[in-house]
Amino acid sequence: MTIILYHSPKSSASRRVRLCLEEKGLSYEAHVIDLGKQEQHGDAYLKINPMGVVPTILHEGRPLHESSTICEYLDAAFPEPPLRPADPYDLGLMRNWIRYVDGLITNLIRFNWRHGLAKQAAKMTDAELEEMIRNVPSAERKEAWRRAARQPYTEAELDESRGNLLAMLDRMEAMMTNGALIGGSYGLADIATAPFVRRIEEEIAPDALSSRPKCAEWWEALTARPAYGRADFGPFVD
Ligand SMILES: N[C@@H](CCC(=O)N[C@@H](CS)C(=O)NCC(=O)O)C(=O)O
Repeated sequence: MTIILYHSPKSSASRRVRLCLEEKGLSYEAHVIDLGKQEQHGDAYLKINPMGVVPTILHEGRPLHESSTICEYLDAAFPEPPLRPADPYDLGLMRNWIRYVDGLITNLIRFNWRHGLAKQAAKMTDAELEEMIRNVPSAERKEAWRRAARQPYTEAELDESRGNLLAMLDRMEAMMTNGALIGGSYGLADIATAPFVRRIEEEIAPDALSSRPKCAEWWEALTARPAYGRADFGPFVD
């Protein structure tokens, strides 16, 4: 049965799921959720994604949210080609890595929202902003919207986030085995990390890969994959 993907073209979590779908060779029907119009906070969408974020998939009529969960689900439901390590210990390492990467999302938000959502939110009246925040399920996201609308992140905060993302690259450089992050073969850990590295090399720290040769080689190989081209990691900044 058809897989339906609700996503946003530039969203890192959506890019992760698109890359996974493409690696699996799965066809899917894509529907764009317009984050600028707060479609992710609409009543209909909240029914399939209680966190009010993209992406979400519908498969066999059943909704699933959280990009890491979606990718594991796809790998379990469609086993070929396998994207998770067969070794249970490596599987644990993969999950811990993805959890760590997911925890870095706030650092990307500080950079990403400046380009579109913050400008949009800044135009809202206080009443409109309050109304919109009322529908945002997570306290952390409410705060991110408030900051985006009224109190742009400072250079010091951006530097702090850049540092956290560079620390991720340092960890990658140390753990890389056979050109892959976990267990020596390409899989969901690499897929989860790719959208972050795309934003780092595009804008956040464009020179970062040149001093991290294993990461640079990994990125070159990853971006040469046909699935990467199909997943559309086009420029974030217009
Ligand atoms: N942990 C979630 C994060 C999803 C997420 O943060 N999505 C962002 C785009 S990358 C979003 O929908 N932002 C809009 C908002 O927070 O209102 C996942 O991996 O699916």
